[in-house]
This record gives sequence, C-alpha cells and structure tokens, in this order.
Amino acid sequence: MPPLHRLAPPLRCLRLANSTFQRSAFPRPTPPAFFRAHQPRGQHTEAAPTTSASSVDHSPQSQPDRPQSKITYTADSYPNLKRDSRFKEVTADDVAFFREVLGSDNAIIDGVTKDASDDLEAFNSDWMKKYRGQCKVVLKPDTTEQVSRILKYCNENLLPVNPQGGNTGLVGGSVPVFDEVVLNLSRMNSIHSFDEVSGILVADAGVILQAADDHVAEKGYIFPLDLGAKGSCQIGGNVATNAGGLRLLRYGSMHGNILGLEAVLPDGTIVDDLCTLRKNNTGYDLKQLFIGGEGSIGIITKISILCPQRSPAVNVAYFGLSSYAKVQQAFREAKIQLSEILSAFELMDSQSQALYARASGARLPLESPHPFYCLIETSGSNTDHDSEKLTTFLEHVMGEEIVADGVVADNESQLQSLWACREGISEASQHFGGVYKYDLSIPLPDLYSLVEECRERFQSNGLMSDTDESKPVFDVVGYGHMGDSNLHLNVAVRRYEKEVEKALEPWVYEWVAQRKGSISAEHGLGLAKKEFIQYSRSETMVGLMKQLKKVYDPNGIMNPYKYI
Ligand code: FAD
Ligand code: 2HG
Ligand code: ZN
Repeated sequence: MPPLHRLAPPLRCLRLANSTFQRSAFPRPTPPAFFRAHQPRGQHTEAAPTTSASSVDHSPQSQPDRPQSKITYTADSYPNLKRDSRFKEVTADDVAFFREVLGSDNAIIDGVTKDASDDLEAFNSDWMKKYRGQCKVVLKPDTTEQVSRILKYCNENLLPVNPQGGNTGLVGGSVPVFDEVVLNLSRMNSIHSFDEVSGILVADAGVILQAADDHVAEKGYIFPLDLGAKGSCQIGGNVATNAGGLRLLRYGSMHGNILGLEAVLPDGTIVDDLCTLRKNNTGYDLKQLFIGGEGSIGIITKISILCPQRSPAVNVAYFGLSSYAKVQQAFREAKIQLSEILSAFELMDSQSQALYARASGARLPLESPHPFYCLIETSGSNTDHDSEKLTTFLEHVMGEEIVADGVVADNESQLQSLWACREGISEASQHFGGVYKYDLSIPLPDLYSLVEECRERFQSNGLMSDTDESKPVFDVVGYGHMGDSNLHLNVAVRRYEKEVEKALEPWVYEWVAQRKGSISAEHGLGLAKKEFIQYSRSETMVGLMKQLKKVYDPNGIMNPYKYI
C-alpha cells in the first residue's frame, strides 16, 4: 500500500514570465485552536479500519477558552420560547428503559437519577457558545434497531428528541432548547462498503467527515464535501443540514450526491432507502426530505453517497484585489479560463483577514493590505495541463490589472496555510467574545453591499468600536463561497447583547428578501432562523412543509421549537 500522501503530490512553483506573482514564502501560521485536531488538507492517515471509521468517541466539539457554564440558557435569552406543556419530563423509569435498550453504561449519560451536569454540558452547548439547553439525558445508540426502539418509546411517551451529530451546526439546531433527550450518533461510526469502480460509499451517519474522506482517499477518491469542521462534524449531520462547504462549485450539493439513506421515523419505522443506484425513477424521491431536514422528521442512520475521483494535481492561489468589481471580474475570468479544473473560488474581505491574523497570530500571505482577497483552487488530473492553464489565467488577470498581487502555494504546507486564511475566519470571528452569523444567498452583483451597509449601520448607531470595550460590536466581516453566490456576514461581538441582535434582525433578512436571495444558503434554519423562513419561502411553501412535518412527526417530538 503506497503512502496516502502520494495522492496529493507536492505543488510546484509556478513561474510567471511577466508578473509579480511570488512563490508563497511566508512562515506557516499556527492554525486556530479548532483546526489543530484536524488532519492537514490532502494528507491522510493510514487506512481506517474496515468496520469502524474511528475508535474515538467524538463527543461534541467545545471550544476550550470559554467555560460552557457561563453561557446563558437559551430559555433565558429567548424568554418568548415556552416549553411545550404536552411533553413529559424524563423519569427514572424512562432511564431504566433506555439503559435496557442500549445495554452499555458508555451509551448513556444519566443526569436524571444522579448529578451528571459536567458530562452533559458539551451536549447542551453549541459551538458558538450562544445556545444552551438543559437536557438531562444523552443517549448514544450503536445500531439502527436501538434508534428505532428509542424513538418509538419517546413518541409513545411524548418525550421530545434532539438528534445530534458532531454538534458543529451554526444555527442552534444541534442542542436542546429545554430538556429534550439528546440522541447522539457518535457511536454509529462504521463504514460498510466502498465500491472502487463506482465510487459509492455506504456508511453510518456518525462517521466523522474527515474519517470518511480518509477512507475513500485510500482508493483514489474524494468525499464530495469539505468544510472547516471536518474533524468533528458527522456525515449524517452534513446530510441533515445539506451542508455546502468549500467545493460545492465543483462537486454539487448533497441533494445530488446522496444516492440513498436509511432513517428512523418517530414511530420507530425504519425507512430503508439505502439505494446505491445513480438512477431510480420510481416514485417520489423521499430521501430528499431528510437532506436538509435538520432532524425534524426522523433520524438518519446510514447514507450511501457517490464520491468523485480525487484529483492528483491541486493548486492554490491567493490574491489581493482593489474592489469588489475586480473580484467579480476575476471570478468570470476564472470560470472562462480554468473551467473544468476550477474547484473553489472563495472571497475574503480585508477585515476578515485582519481578524483572522489577529485571532490566530498568523502572518498574512501578502505584504501589503488589499480591500479584498480571493482564494482559487484548481483540481485536475494532469499537472502540466493544469499549471499551464493556471499560469495563463494568472498572467491574464495580472496583466489586465484585475488582480493586484498574489501568491501560489509551492508545497503542501503552503497550500494549508493559504486555506487556513479562509477556513480560520469562522472561528476568528468569535474569538473576542461571540458572533452573529448570517449565511446568505445573494445575487453576485449585490453580494458585498450588505457587508458595507451593515458596517455603516453599526458605525452610525454607535454600537461598534475596535478599541472601546464598552461597545458590544468589535467588527463586521464578509467572506464566503463566491462561486456559489454565498456570503457569510459575521458580526464579531465582545458579548451577546439584544441591542445588537435587534439592529440586525429582521433588517438583514429584509435586505436579502428584497434582492430575492435566501436567508440560509447552507447552515439551515435551526432555532436561529425558524421565525424568519417567510423571508425566503412563500406561505404556500411553508404550509406544505408544515403538512409534511405533521405526516412524519404527528406528535412533534423531533427537534421541537426549531426549523418549521
Ligand atoms: P450537528 O451540528 O450535530 O447537527 C446539525 C443539525 O442536524 C441539527 O439540527 C441536528 O438535529 C441534525 N442532525 C445531526 N445529525 C443528524 C442525523 N444523523 N439525523 C438527523 N438529524 C441530524 N456548513 C456548511 O454548510 N458549509 C461550511 O463550509 C461550513 N463550515 C463550517 C465551519 C466550521 C468551523 C463550523 C463550526 C461549522 C461549519 N458549518 C458549515 C456548519 C455545518 O452545518 C456543520 O459543520 C455540519 O454540517 C453539521 O454536522 P454535525 O455532525 O456537526 O451536525
Ligand atoms: C464557512 O464557509 C462556514 O467557513 C462557516 O460556512 C461560516 O462561520 C461562518 O459564518
Ligand atoms: Zn460556508
């Protein structure tokens, strides 16, 4: 078995005849804390065990620097939310039943018959340290049959259930609001099969995204999704959120790549749709309801997914531009000239890069600052062909003064550093206290105006300062998946304050609706956007969704208070 890193050979320096493009020669930054546990991009561990993708119990991710006990309970920060009085509280008898089903002490955290507050915190608090529930019992089944028995019991006894994967979701969907039972999928982490000819992977929902990618990388394939939380999030969570990520531009969405799934409905019914066919035109495609369903109608237990061939030649370039108009021009040129090898086109504004540098202590790749930065990745099968294309593209955008300055990664470590400048923003934006995150689809010509208007809004309402600690807002940054018209607007705050939230909502949603965008491009609705769905969906659509929810979950036990 050859070492896996041979799949991604070191990158060569691209010498450009008439431009100032440099080799990337900056020192490798210390990655942000959240990324330290992760595998470097493109490098892979030795083969994952054939039956279990990971022997580690990947408990929900928590950030080390802020104690979870300091997070305000969601019930207190959103006093309008009331516990549904139909729901029963978990009793010692219920715990005894769960214990019998699960058959192992490791599979249950019991805060009902004893004090388990410390153990429960990580399952009650979200990654942003913004939402905090009060669940008293966490269940970690390891078979579909156990999930089925648990859900049937909860449904019959009106015990609400919060499905949970890696707990990296960014809309408050992954943690309870009150005392919902957390059903965590981390112990269902086996890879069942991978067909080397078709590229079809069948795996449990609880497999960590990184482990799934490592597994298929060994055979020369790539998991068709990549995102900053890949070391913690689970593929079931990715499907449940219809996660987009960094290469949707190239590989498309979960709605296209998922071929089949197995799921459990609240009444215990096991939906057996683990199809491994690319084509199956027999009736309604019901699996699509679970993709992006955010655990609102059932629990995904297994998935089958089509993985594309991994590209042996990968190049990454990072450049500075003087205006958003130039960014759009660069994107147009990249599509024309790089066409089929373009695998990512990411946007970062100068504020996001400064914030990343400040939070991580990293040095940015370019010497002088620029209003905008883009990261371009190409992935192809022929190194010479790709290099020639990239060189022509770079010469053109430099020659036409579309791009002001830039670097090309010369080796794997530089490639990682360039990607860190983009992937590190999400964590950096909350490094100084907290963050209000908006994940929006906006037509490209208008995409960045929202960030400018938002910044002006906070400048004029006196809530923002980067030095005055008495002001809640620290900075407003914009970045995102330019290739998918997906903007991430992050308002970095020193502390969560209602005044800030009121200045943002529903203003952001109205702004987006006026331009026919979507209030969620990829993170979903969860608790954060449940009340705002009408900004992106008509009354008829919302009505149909509510009917579907009733059909699948008539007692409303699945992830209550969220989604729809
Ligand atoms: P969780 O956070 O545990 O759950 C998310 C939702 O899915 C919840 O509503 C939960 O109830 C439900 N759920 C989880 N598992 C199941 C299941 N098996 N069955 C039914 N319902 C389930 N998202 C993007 O789209 N693109 C990005 O580029 C991106 N980058 C990110 C970077 C960082 C640093 C972080 C922290 C998050 C990022 N995200 C991104 C958010 C993204 O939604 C998640 O990282 C991921 O898809 C969620 O997976 P998870 O296993 O952590 O699910
Ligand atoms: C990304 O693209 C993620 O980095 C996270 O979707 C965005 O934190 C965010 O707002
Ligand atoms: Zn994103």
